[in-house]
Amino acid sequence: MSLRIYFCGSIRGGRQDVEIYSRIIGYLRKFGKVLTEHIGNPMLNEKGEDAVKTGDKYIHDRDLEWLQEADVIVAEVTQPSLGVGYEIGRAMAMNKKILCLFRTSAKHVLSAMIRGAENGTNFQINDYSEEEVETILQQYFEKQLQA
Ligand code: 6K6
Repeated sequence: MSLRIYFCGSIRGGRQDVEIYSRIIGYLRKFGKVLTEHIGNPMLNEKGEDAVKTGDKYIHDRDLEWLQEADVIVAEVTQPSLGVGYEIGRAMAMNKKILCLFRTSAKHVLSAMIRGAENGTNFQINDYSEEEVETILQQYFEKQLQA
């Protein structure tokens, strides 16, 4: 059975990194089913037009169901986002395997509550530059598939 992967990336926190989310989602498809492909969709903007149709409660509850179903969480955490931080906290409470990706070239400094949560087992943070991301994912998922 293929892995179910929950990808997290900023939406209302700002869509500056949507192109890189889309590339990461493309790489993730090689390793399993990505439950949250819409995060890489450039048509999904931070204004929340989609949310008006379905409602925030619907989005929240559906995303938590997907999070519960997921085998692995991959979060691009460079652009700060309340929603991504919340998803990571909820996923930790569910004891999920979590990989956070942070671009060191960006002007942001990663929150201590994310950086400080790294535990050497199921919660891992990888600082990366864009050229490295495919190799990082390859190595991470090879390990997961062996485990
Ligand atoms: C579109 C634009 C604004 O809101 C929407 C509606 N869509 C959402 N659809 C699915 N997941 C969402 C939506 N809004 C937030 N999320 C979840 O929170 C995603 O799984 C993201 O990883 C995370 C982004 O949180 P914010 O705080 O940056 O929006």
